[in-house]
Amino acid sequence: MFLSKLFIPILKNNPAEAKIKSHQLMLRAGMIRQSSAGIYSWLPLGFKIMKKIENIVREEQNKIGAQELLMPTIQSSEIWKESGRYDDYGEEMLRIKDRQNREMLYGPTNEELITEIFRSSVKSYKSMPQLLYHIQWKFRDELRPRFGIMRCREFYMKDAYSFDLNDDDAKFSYNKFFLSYLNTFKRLDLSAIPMAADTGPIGGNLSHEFVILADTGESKIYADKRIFDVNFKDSILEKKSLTKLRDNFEKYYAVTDEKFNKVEFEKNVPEQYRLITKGIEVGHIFYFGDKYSKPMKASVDHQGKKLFAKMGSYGVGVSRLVGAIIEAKYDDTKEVMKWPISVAPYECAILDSANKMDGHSVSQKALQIIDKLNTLDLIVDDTEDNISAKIKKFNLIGVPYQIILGSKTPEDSVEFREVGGKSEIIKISDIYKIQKIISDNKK
Ligand code: P5A
Repeated sequence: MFLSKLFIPILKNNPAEAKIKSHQLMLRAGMIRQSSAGIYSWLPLGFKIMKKIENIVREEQNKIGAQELLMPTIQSSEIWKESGRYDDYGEEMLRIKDRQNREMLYGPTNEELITEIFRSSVKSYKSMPQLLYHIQWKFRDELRPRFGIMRCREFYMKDAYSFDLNDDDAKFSYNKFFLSYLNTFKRLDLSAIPMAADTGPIGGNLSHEFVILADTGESKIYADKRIFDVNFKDSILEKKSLTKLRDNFEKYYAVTDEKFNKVEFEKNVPEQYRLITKGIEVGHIFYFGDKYSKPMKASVDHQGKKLFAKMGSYGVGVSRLVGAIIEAKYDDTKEVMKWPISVAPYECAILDSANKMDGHSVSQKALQIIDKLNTLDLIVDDTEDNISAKIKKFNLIGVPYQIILGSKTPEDSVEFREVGGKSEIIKISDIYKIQKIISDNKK
């Protein structure tokens, strides 16, 4: 927790190659490092944030009864030939040959592999439904990787798959993921709006993209502003409640570019509610029935008949979310980043004016505070920088709270500041208040 001992290689200036704020900040704060075009290493700070996001995503999947497994990154081409996607997928798929000259690939997605796993083990309708997910690296040889980890070639995705007996049950599974995504993004302090979207290479005819608004986003969106006010906190995991939830959202026009229809937009959305803007796709869900189960013969026995599983798939861009949160939370005018407390790399930074020049790197006062706030995840800037340089550095790193031990702060007090917000002087004897403020904010 002492900055001088941590591997956080901060850059003084914005790297020229970074065009958007998340890419700039991630490089400057030492969160990632490019290893080749569209492929990045995650350094400790960035990795810690991504792992926190991953955990929230995981908890919300578990809450709807989805079960975690882990499939490999490398797949055999055989199953892709069965589904018919091996040729269709094109140049985005990284194809590899092993030493036996077998055609392998680095998985861009896992519909085929999960269908293969399902068909080899599930024979009876009694084992339905099944909701399965994993969180694993994917590779897509994007034509134009850009914006750092926002559109890269190797990225970290949570992908889930549902198997049901009929369309009605399958819609129920789809709606469970719909709600779990709303809850996930809310815990990340993001307002992600579900928008009717195209299904592209995944297929099917029902699909929603979850999009957060950002000028630097790559998705163009057309929406009725009232969709931002739809309340989902009372929805429960029950068929009727979830159908109502979907209806509440779908009564407002909200589509991505490919689904846009000018006449419909103008007919359905009163002028004052029309929103045409850009956004970042952080999640995408699909329903495609038997698109994979039929050619791959994934069926179960039901009353003497073989029924092909009705399937959907559900993706969250876990690594992309790190950048998306920066795009949403970085304040350009104040030049400060504030991570939502749920994913912040540290909860509070102690910025001490004592430094090595005085012969010691951490003051007695700082040590006393560290001792008293031992339930918080603290980071202490014990470098040789002066206090204003430390504040500037931590405004960039985005730890949401700072305790500043400036030379002008009274000896028995500290300055406590919420990044980008107000600051107050707190007596050391009342220091527990800081613990309370931070833990209240976590709720
Ligand atoms: C759903 C899960 C799928 O792949 N199959 C399994 C479906 N959907 S998707 O929309 O293509 O991708 C899901 C999410 O992954 C993120 N994503 C990316 N992140 C960074 N770089 C990329 N090149 C990239 N491509 C997709 C997005 O957040 C997307 O919503």
